[in-house]
Amino acid sequence: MKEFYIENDGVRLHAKLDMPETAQMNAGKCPLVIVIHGFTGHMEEEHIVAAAGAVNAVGFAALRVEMYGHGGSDGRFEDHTLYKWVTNALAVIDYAKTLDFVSDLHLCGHSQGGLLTMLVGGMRADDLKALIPLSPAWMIPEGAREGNLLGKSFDPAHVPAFLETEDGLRLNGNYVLLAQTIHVEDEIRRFRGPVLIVQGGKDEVVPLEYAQKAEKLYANAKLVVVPEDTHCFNHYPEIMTAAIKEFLRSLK
Ligand code: FER
Repeated sequence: MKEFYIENDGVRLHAKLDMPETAQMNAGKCPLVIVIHGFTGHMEEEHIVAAAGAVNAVGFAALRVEMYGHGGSDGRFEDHTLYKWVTNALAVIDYAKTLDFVSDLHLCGHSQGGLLTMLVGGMRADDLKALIPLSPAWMIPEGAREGNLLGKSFDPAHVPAFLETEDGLRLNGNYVLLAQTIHVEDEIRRFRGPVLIVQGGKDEVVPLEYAQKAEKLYANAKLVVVPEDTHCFNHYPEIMTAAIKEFLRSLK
């Protein structure tokens, strides 16, 4: 494992690169999957480590990176926005493209990181061969436009300076204003390659309908529903990881 920072306009993004034990080397190269956590998440969460482990198990390299305001990366949580995360992810892709060993590049993210995967997948369709959105939080932009996020109601035409929850989460109103401008369908349509979506049938955070809608809208997507699992795959992580392994093997 190699631990380091990737620079993005002076912001340091904390990263860990895990190479597979037996790399699927082809003329000295192997595929790489970038793996990104969700809102309030980080790269050591069990489901993120499990997803990266599945990537390594099929001979691909896994690059876990923490986005602005999360984990060991720069920035305060309350100042993060989806635009900052998109800019971060674009910088991570630029970095990954400089690595000599990388053949194909793939992007995987959980929840807000899954939403990010769908957005950046559309923008960087030429650089990314496949996408793996896990429990993608597509409802965030819609919640921002409707005035309902983090279980809080607000006037979407007059967004407050901060959203604050009972459990002490504090988020800048700019997060909401920027999320209101995001239209996920546009980026879904721009990505024509293979997509694997995995979500628990009992996800308590993201309604399953969004994953079903995404599967239909993508040109080439497969949705694996883990019927008895929740948002972070706490109960049947092996079903989520088996789906990732089967999907990545099928890309060869
Ligand atoms: C919300 C529900 C879920 C929200 C964010 C999330 C900002 C993100 C969840 C995750 O990434 O796990 O209302 O508002």
